[in-house]
Amino acid sequence: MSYKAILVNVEAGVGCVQFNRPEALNALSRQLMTELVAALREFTADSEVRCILITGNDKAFAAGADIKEMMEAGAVDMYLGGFSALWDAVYEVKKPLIAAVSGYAFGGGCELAMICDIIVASETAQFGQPEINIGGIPGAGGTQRLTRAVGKSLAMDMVLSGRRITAQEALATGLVSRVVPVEALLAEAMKLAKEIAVKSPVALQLAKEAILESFESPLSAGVRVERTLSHLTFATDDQKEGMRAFSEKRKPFFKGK
Ligand code: CO8
Repeated sequence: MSYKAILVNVEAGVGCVQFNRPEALNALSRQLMTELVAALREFTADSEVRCILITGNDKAFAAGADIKEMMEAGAVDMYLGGFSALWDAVYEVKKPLIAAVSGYAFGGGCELAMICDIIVASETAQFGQPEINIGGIPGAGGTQRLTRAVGKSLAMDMVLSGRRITAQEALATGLVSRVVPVEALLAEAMKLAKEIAVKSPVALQLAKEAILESFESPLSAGVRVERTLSHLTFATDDQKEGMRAFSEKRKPFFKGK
């Protein structure tokens, strides 16, 4: 499939999507989100792709949903229009998703990064939910995921005042997992993605599922889900290969079965 609002490529088991609307600071238009979801579905179907990297450019990961596109929309247009389903579709991706964020990650941009499993930020990254400045509130999970990531007080501060936080603040609060110099962002995020891509794909998906369960369930139920998924790895060839390789002092080769 050919894309206009994103650039797509696959390298060493990593499917990469780069937003390509620099003139609008990568505002997440309906077309961009539709293309993103299509690319993610292609990566899902491609067994060569074991980890997915989503990025923008140095200036902007994404400055939000496209305000100009939404400004005349009514509530019913938003409710029935299917835009929210595109965000849900990103959350439904079972392969690991890494967001490599430089520059602005605002509104829907911050929300999209938070849907990803890991956020790697450059020193210039800024995160914010500035919808309050335009008379709105987050609508793609921001009030929920930001609160879970950084806690109530900072989430309230950001959502109610429109305050932006820096990459270092995002690191200190656990919103991102690493901060690297801007010129190293893609290389570092790719290095992490490639490290993940050589693991057992089935174990990766089970681990992701178990961690995401922690946001949905009380502790005891989450631990039960984890136990079931952990036991399930014992049914895979990859787990046998991993344990054998350890005892034979060699590197494992995982086939995804
Ligand atoms: N939508 C559309 N266009 C945008 C957006 C956006 N979110 N952000 C920037 N642009 C455009 C600007 O209009 C401008 O275009 P033009 O040159 O044609 O005027 C171009 O990008 C460059 O922007 P600026 O000149 O403003 O660049 P600055 O460096 O001066 O400022 C900022 C950068 C601070 C990021 C500024 O552009 C800004 O405040 N942008 C809007 C940020 C924002 O409010 N984001 C939240 C949007 S709402 C949202 O995301 C809700 C998601 C909920 C989805 C619900 C359905 C699931």
